[in-house]
Amino acid sequence: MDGSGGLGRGRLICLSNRIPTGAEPSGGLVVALADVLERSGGIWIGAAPETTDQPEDDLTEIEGGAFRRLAFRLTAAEQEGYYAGFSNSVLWPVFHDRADLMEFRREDHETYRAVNRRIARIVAKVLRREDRIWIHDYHLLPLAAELRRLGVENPIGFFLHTPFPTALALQSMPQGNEICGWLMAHDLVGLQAQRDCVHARGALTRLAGAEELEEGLYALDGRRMRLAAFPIGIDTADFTRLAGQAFDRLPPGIVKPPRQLMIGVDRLDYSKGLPNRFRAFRHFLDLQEDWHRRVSLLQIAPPTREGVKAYDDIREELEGLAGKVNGAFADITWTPIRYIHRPVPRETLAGLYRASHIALVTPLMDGMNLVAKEFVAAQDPEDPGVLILSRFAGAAEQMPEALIVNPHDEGEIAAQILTALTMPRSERRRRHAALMEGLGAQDVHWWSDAFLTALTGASAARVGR
Ligand code: GDG
Repeated sequence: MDGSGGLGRGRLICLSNRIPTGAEPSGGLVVALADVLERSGGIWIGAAPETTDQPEDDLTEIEGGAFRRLAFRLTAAEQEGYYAGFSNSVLWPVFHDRADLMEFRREDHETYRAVNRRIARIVAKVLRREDRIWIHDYHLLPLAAELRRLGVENPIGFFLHTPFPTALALQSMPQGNEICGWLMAHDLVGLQAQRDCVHARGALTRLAGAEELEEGLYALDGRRMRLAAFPIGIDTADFTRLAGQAFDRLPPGIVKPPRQLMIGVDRLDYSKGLPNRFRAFRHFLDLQEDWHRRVSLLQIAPPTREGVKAYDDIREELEGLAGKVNGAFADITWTPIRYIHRPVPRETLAGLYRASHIALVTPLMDGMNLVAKEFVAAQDPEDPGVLILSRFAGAAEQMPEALIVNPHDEGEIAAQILTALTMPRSERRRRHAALMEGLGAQDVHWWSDAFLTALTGASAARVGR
């Protein structure tokens, strides 16, 4: 890798549902792409946080920051149908193997298509011939197909942050196979993990009848598309530095030795496996009376997608469970579960990871899971904590030195909590060093470089350059 991100002559045009605003904590993705965007004079285009009364096809410049940011605005009805509706009540549950939570409404599907058509029109207006386009995530799946319809022949890449469903799961949503056609409009499709590539192969060949010309190169209706795994990373070096500083600034008394701290950090989402995590901890406490008062779970679960029913339900379920566990076990000096339903500043989070002896990362399904990576990067290499990681997180493919668990098996999680609590320091150091090697080599800069280099290669092959 030459570190140039396969920098061609053109600008990089990044598209995501939400435009990154200065107010948000600096995420790894934005940091990784900021560099290429800045050097190529590129632009990030996304939806403004506030809605508008009348549909408008203008882009508003967002001032400040190292690279250009242009926002389009959606009406409240568009936001409801495209974002809360089709994106988060159909695509998200289906892609996370929860078709039972799908709420399909034909109008939402139409709004989703129409919004993507509108974004395509808006984007086409600012495009130059040499630009490369990088589209992010499931909100914008049909965007490339709409751009192609407008005659755009620029290189277009797509990265899916969620898992890719099996052909079978895809068929649980009406018109599920149209997604294959949308994928084919790109030069390059990046997925998180090998398992996702296997699922995509099944869907593309069996549902859509695409031909696989060589591994990961698909052909359908005169178009060719390359598909591969690009597991997203974090800004490892930066996170390690942040955790070291933040740990020193934590308020005193967060961890009182010999009490051990387990941490969980997840958007409050049904895919993150929070109820099974709480039940597994209760199971552990049932079995291990010796550990009462010596271990507690700090769960940070900021709200997301409020107003979508499945999210209101999971919140209620979790609050009930936390209350029950604490009711059954707490005493005047010990609360087994501290549950925080608010966002915590990034620095504090980094410090808390470092103060924790165990991270419980137990999603039922997850594209990658960056919390697993952040926890490892935050540890003191001399005395590191232990990561308990679900086999259904994309991260499990890259992190075999974690304690890998089946999140549905509460007995197994309980047993691994005990293993982690009693793991000798030499073994913790060995596992941590191996995990850090991977996190150093495949950080978020590696990821964006690898994707953009592959995009340049894939589009050059298409136009025969
Ligand atoms: C999607 C995919 C994929 C969480 N709570 C707070 C907070 N966070 C930060 C974490 C981490 C990020 O949010 C969450 O990232 P994850 O990867 O764990 O999960 P999703 O949000 O579901 O992300 C996922 C990811 O996209 C990237 O491709 O890995 O599979 O679902 O960085 O630290 N940050 C702050 N306060 C909080 O309370 N500041």
